[in-house]
Amino acid sequence: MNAAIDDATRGPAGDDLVLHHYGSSPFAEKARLMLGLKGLSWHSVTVPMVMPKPDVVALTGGYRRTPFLQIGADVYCDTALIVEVLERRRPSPSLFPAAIAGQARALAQWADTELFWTALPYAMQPAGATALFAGAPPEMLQVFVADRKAMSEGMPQVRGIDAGAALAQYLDWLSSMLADGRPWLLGGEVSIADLSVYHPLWFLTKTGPLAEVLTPHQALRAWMGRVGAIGHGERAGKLDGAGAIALARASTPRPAAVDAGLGFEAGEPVTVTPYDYARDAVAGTLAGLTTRTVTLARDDERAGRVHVHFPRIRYTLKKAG
Ligand SMILES: N[C@@H](CCC(=O)N[C@@H](CS)C(=O)NCC(=O)O)C(=O)O
Repeated sequence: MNAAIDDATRGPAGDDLVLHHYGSSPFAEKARLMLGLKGLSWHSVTVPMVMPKPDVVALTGGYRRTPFLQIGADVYCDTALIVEVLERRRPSPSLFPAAIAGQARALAQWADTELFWTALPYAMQPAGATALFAGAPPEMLQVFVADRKAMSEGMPQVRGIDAGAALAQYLDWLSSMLADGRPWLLGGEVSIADLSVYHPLWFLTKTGPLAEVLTPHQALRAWMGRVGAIGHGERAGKLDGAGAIALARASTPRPAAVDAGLGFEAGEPVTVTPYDYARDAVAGTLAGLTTRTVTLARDDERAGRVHVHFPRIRYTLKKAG
């Protein structure tokens, strides 16, 4: 067993789930809850909150956002894709119950974009930032702010006061969904919408006095208790970045295929870039393409051949050069 794998009992095998994340990341909390809902066991790699992230980049080719999921030499970026991978691995309980699947996807996308990018500037106002970084070395907050400023260059800069005004309305909207006493946002069944709406609100709970914005919303807070109680599944062990890279190197990526009629050929050099922020292009050769996902093959000096997978929504796919 590789020495870098610090799980004394069992390091991950090529088919095991390895989540790369950090504790305070809202999107990582969404992913941990997905694993929890499905009762899955997973290995944990803690990644840095800010750049540089050399071990992350060795696996992803430059995608720096958190979290991502590794299965051997396959790397799945974005929680919108991770949920599909987990759904395939353990279909039941589903995060997309048939009767509400479309609504659940649409509400989840709103929460992962608009709600998240409203909660964040609200939370990062001085009182919130002080609470979020309490106990951290004083320079950490400055490093974090500089990193996120560079990462979100080109995005609209929402002021705290405007974010607060929007957030108050969004919390009203969400509360009204629960007003008939239903346990979950879309009715009697939990769905991806619950997890996506939860993670920005979970982040707000860590903002000291600013968390009071949630106080009037009793039904929403009770719902948050139900979502939080889903838990994180079973953490089978911990790995460090070097151990995760060694696992990729020892594994073979799963076969992928390029569907006809989508404008691209297997094997051609391409880049994939998020639309909105952290717009670092990942370069590779096209290994897989469907209307829903895109897969790049990359040869990394440390990780060997890896397949890096992205959702097709909110990512630009371009022929290289
Ligand atoms: N659409 C992505 C968004 C992920 C995201 O924005 N994550 C934040 C952390 S919650 C991030 O990457 N921050 C920068 C970083 O961790 O380096 C997803 O669903 O996974």
